[in-house]
Amino acid sequence: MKRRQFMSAAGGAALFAAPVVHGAGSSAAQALPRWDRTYSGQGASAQRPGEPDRDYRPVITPNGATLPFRVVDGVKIFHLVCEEVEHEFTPGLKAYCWGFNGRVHGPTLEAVEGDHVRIYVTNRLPASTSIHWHGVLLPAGMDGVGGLTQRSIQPGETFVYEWVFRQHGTLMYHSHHDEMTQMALGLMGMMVVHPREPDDDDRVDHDFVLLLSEWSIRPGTRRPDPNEMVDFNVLTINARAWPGTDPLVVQTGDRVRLRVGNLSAMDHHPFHVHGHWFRVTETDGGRIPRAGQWPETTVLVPTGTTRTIEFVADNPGDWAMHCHMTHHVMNQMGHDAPNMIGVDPAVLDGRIQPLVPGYMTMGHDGMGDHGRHVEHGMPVPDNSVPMVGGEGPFGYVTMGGMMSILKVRDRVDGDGDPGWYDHPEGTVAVLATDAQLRRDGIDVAQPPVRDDDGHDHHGHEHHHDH
Ligand SMILES: [Cu+2]
Repeated sequence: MKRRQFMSAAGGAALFAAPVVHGAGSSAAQALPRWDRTYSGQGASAQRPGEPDRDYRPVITPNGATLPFRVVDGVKIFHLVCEEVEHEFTPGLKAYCWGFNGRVHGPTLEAVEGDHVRIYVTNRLPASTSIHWHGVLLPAGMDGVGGLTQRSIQPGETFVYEWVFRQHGTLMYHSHHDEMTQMALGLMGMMVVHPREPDDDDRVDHDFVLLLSEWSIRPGTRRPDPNEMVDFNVLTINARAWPGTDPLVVQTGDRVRLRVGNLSAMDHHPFHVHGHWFRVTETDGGRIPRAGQWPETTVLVPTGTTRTIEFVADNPGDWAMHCHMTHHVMNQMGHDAPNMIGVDPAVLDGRIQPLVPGYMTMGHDGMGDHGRHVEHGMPVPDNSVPMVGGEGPFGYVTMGGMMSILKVRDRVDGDGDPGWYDHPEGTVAVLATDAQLRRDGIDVAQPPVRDDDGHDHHGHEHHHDH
């Protein structure tokens, strides 16, 4: 092993072995185990700048963008501009947020292991800021923690950050100055570093980037509330809430990678994909060795982490993919509504309508119809969206928020939304016919396993051993 590689390896492992390094000096560094999987040997020596389509297949950020770069003397130059942006979360809901380069969230920063990068950050916000590169192994002074590793970037100033990527993986960037305010307003983005020499087994056909975040936007207001701690009412993927999220369109048999990051203020998101099993292949701490990649249908993405999942899209259809926290697949309005489940609306309407003309009790059957009521003219505050929902191929889809759709098709033509799935005959759940019920011995009045008296409703005695 060359000396330079030794030094680089020691740098990569120092996080885990700091006491050894401090106690025994440089000779101990040579004994450090090289088990940091993100590190593959180039160390801090720059390589030829990686080029899209030659060195990597570019990622796709649905509803987002990738930050362009130029190369100057072998260095990749990026420029991020922090600024206020009027952002649309879903049709009908806009707010003044803080983002980068006219976008919320910022564009995805994409590079290759061994790339020498130089990132200019211009602050066009009314407040000072500082940008942290989450998960990047870099010199401490480039870490972007306001006051700790640099002075904050004042309004109007441009700072420059610079390092060589000695890792690959799925990383993030975000404000690290007055985080509570600045991240609540959206100042964050994703960062993908491709391996310099990818393993053929790890190649995919589609490489998607999804950043989960949460917002508090009171109906009728136009500014996310950074002081919220509990009641986040706009839950987003790439800063869009369903039905505002673009579908992910892939072809049957394609290998798909989803790089899911979470920079929510206060919540972790169990991210669920329907119709498929996937393997968890990466965290923001690096690639998981193949033997350790476990199968899942839901992956918990704690805040401040990334989780990368991979699967073969072998099941055609329209598949929901969403956070499994039920309040995170809702939109604004009604998290603080009174519990009306089971209330007889006729009685209540009759008593209240003389006092409030046009009053209509909501929520006695749950919230499934709320969105449709709004779309059909029920008044709501200006700049607000129904609590749930959007129109689907079979009626109203009673979800919102942190939800998107994976569209798997046998043939994909072009880049656009292919529309709703055309199900093969006989593969859609339908109303049961009387003939089916009779054939299979189903008596809807007498369901099985419904006893609390030791008898089922077919009159047979249960045999309990006591
Ligand atoms: Cu969630």
